[in-house]
Amino acid sequence: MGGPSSLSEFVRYEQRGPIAIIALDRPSKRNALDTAMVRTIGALLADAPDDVAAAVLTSSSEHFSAGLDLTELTGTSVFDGVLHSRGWHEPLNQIQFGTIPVVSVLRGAVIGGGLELALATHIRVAEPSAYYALPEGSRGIFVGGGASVRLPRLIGVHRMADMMLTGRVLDASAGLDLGISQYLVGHDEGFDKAFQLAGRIAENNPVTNYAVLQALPRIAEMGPSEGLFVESLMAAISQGSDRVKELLEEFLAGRAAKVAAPSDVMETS
Ligand code: 1HE
Repeated sequence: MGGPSSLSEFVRYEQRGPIAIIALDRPSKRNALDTAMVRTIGALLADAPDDVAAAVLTSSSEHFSAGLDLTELTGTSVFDGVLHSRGWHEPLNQIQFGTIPVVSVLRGAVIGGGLELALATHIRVAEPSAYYALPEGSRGIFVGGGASVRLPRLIGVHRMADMMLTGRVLDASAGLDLGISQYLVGHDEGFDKAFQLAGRIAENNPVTNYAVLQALPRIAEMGPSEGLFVESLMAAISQGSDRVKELLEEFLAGRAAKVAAPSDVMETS
């Protein structure tokens, strides 16, 4: 595997058609994330070739990630700590507010900074082995990779407080119920499901994907009046693209796929 950036030897990149595949590949340390790995993931997505329309973020081994590489925390000054945390925020924002929708595959440990990385992706597919924890509390530190912003919006402040104060570990089923993952699939089925979803996403009109990544999370943080106004602007911008006219003509001519009712299988996976 090669790719547009090879900043970290522990991150693999390949492209299959319009889909970029980024794999965490540091099995001996359970994919503990050093700053170079996190930066590499952000850079791979920010600098992806123009024909990349979606991405899958996965792991080459049984764990997604054991979180921050704790060897990076030893002997740093307070100011170094600020810069270190900000060094995570930037690439994670590159992921969340980039132009490429990212589907992550969660298995085994999804811990601390590993969970923070997962939370910056747009769709999370979990396997039954996935478990979620914030051992920062046990290590005497606080989260630094965006969890205090992203996780309460998914599961609520009180549940995140429980994870940090008591070391509570959530299993894959609880993660699905709480919205940490949107999908829960069978053992070893995560990559195929994620790749399938990424393929579906890659077929969308690019302006829709852009609006979902850029406008939707911002609108969700606005007051209702402001949000509705920005929604109207985004709706008008999206309707103006040539691709929309083609898609509507295809539907009205009976050539486009109809919305299918969910089967029992699709509802849970
Ligand atoms: C590590 C790390 C790490 C493993 N940094 N080296 N994250 C944590 O506090 C989680 C710490 N890790 C664990 O609890 C366990 O390693 C696991 C449950 C993930 C896996 O257990 P296991 O038995 O399969 O592996 P292991 O034997 O514990 O670990 C294998 C090696 O990986 C071992 O090194 P070795 O040289 O002795 O072989 C471990 O030391 C090493 N390793 N996890 C460094 N995290 C932006 S701020 C985010 C703040 C945080 O993420 S805090 C949470 C950190």
